[in-house]
Amino acid sequence: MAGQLTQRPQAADEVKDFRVSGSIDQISINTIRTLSMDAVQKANSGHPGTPMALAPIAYCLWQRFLRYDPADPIWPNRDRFVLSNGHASMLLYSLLYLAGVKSVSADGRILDEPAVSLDEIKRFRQIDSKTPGHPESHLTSGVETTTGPLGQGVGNSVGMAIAERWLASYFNKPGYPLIDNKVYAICGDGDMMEGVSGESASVAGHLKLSNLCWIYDNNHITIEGKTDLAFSEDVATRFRGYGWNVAHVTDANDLDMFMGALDVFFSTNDRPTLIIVDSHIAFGAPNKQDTKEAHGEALGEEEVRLAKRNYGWPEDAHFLVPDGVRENFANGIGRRGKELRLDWEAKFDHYKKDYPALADQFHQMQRRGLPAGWDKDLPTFPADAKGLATRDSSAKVLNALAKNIPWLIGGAADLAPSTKTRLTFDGAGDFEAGHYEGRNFHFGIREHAMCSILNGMVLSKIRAYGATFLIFSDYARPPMRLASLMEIPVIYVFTHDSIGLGEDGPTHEPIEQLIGLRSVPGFIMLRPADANEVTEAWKLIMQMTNHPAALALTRQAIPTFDRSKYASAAGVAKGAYVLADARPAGADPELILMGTGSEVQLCLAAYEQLSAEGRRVRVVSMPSWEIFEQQAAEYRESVLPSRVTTRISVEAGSTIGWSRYVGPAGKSIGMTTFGASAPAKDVFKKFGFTPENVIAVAKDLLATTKR
Ligand SMILES: Cc1ncc(C[n+]2csc(CCOP(=O)(O)OP(=O)(O)O)c2C)c(N)n1
Ligand SMILES: [Mg+2]
Repeated sequence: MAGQLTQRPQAADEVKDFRVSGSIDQISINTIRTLSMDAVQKANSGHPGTPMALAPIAYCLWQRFLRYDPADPIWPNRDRFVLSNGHASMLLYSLLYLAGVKSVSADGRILDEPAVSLDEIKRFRQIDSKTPGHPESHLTSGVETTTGPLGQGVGNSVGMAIAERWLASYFNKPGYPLIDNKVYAICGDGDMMEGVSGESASVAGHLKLSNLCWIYDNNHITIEGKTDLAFSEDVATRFRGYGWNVAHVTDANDLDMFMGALDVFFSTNDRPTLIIVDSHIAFGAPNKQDTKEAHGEALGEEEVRLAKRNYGWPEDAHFLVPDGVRENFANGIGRRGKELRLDWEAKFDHYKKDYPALADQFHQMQRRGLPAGWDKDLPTFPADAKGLATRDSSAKVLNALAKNIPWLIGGAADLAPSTKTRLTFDGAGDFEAGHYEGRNFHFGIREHAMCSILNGMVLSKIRAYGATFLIFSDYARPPMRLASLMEIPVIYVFTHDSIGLGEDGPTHEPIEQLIGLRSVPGFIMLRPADANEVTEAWKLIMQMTNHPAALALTRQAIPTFDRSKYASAAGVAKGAYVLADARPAGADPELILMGTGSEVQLCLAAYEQLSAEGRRVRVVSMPSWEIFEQQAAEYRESVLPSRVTTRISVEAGSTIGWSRYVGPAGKSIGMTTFGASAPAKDVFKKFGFTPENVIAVAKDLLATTKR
């Protein structure tokens, strides 16, 4: 279709008869370019150059190939499109708008409104718009993942490709290819430079994820200037080394060449594909093309006009969407996507009849639900003074849960024997190239990629967990933070959670990690105090649908409390609870000892002795600050009554933050330095984590308070 196209009037101030000529493909591409330029110009902020350069590639992919129905952007078998260079967000917003992608409500209903309207494009980067500076998946339907921190999108895409493989292995049946989608990620020089892309690409190559295609915008420009300032490696050779297919498109405007490269992707079944696309940032802008200025600044009114002139576009038109462009998308991606989706739904109806139980599970997964009986046979642990490490009780609980929940899958960054996260029951198997049904993942020593991959898996509705030592959560913080921003329930199992790991010493001993993770908005940190709290913590985590959660677990054995003597571990569900109260029953406490994890036993030991000496002491186990904060004020007051100001916290981590609970009159026993390398009991002693010290601090504080 070619010819003269006119714009329908959008608003009173835009009633002009703009004429645009060329093929409808070219007009559509230039619409993406000019919408992006105009939005950035209007906001006077943003990144115009890359959408201008990549418009042909993205258009071609969406219009001709993407198996995606704009009318149902959560169709489970849709191809995934990830914009890893999230600063080019206007590229994605333009596509979402032009393709007519629908909005989806928080509870998963398709709404009769666009994910991104033209008005929202005009409100690019403004408060409460659907078009924030970088794409945010929890805000804007059709945005598959939140990108902007470079390297994350490509990392997530590996998780999405893994999810596709696992789901296909689990759900597909002869005659029912329920899941066979592909995953595309567009990325830039920044993504390529970030280590996480290398880690993730290494995983993807190892796993032979042939459903995965990265499209690398090789424009030789980043913020500081030409990439040769800092980047001279041979990316193609590097990726071949990872076990990828590499195709090269020497001109981003040559769609035949690009389609040839996609053919290579489609016809390869034993490795992922990298398509390197040579492009010119701000293509068509006479003074800004190929410059660093085009990366992150508005072009300027005059340059916008000149670029439009180059495109054969009316120079005075703003946010021009010529007649026929949206229809063109509707006839391309829209029609193809709808047919594919309807065909899939018809097949799924039959599948439901042939495999009702599986179909049921499929639905549950999509809603982030749990199968009936998900919490059956969870272990309870008898009182035991010697007890066991919480990593060991966690292993038992995780295995029981995973037996009941088929899509609870995950692994460790080469530390499964230490984190005790291996699923050991019959049939659990290993997820490996060609064995995509396995449930034990081997992420290798790649914590950053592991957590970025977990995000992709969870976005594809798998309940995925990843494990390492708490100290190495530092290596994975960016995707953990994004999991929280995206409101997705990723699970992290972090063991060796304190100086209690002992001999490995201060390089391995977490100090600031607990408070660091607690400070991530929406992130749930749980540090259970004994085996039964571990069971309760896992139960709580499994029921989360929109918060990531991490368990901090001990390496060393800790007692299993006698719950006939102390309160039930069910209190974990409230984040903090009274574990032992002042004697005699009903007495008003004069001192509150509070702690988490392995230090709660110290609080209890001190409690026993102080109580025997006639002190009225309460012990509060506080596995999760965040969950406690979600409770009603009355409950919080009942646990930590404001009249009781003599309070001590005991936690083998940074003391920062505890003042919130101990108050100005309280004291915190914790860490203010790095730890030490020695047997755990000696390290604990050195830093004051003994019942004797807790008692001494308590007596001192009680005496001071009295005075
Ligand atoms: C992890 C991370 N570090 C730094 C940045 C800041 N930043 C945004 S874009 C960019 C340059 C990206 O260059 P490139 O990927 O080549 O994008 P292009 O300008 O070619 O679109 C940088 C450093 C970021 N977004 N994420
Ligand atoms: Mg670049």
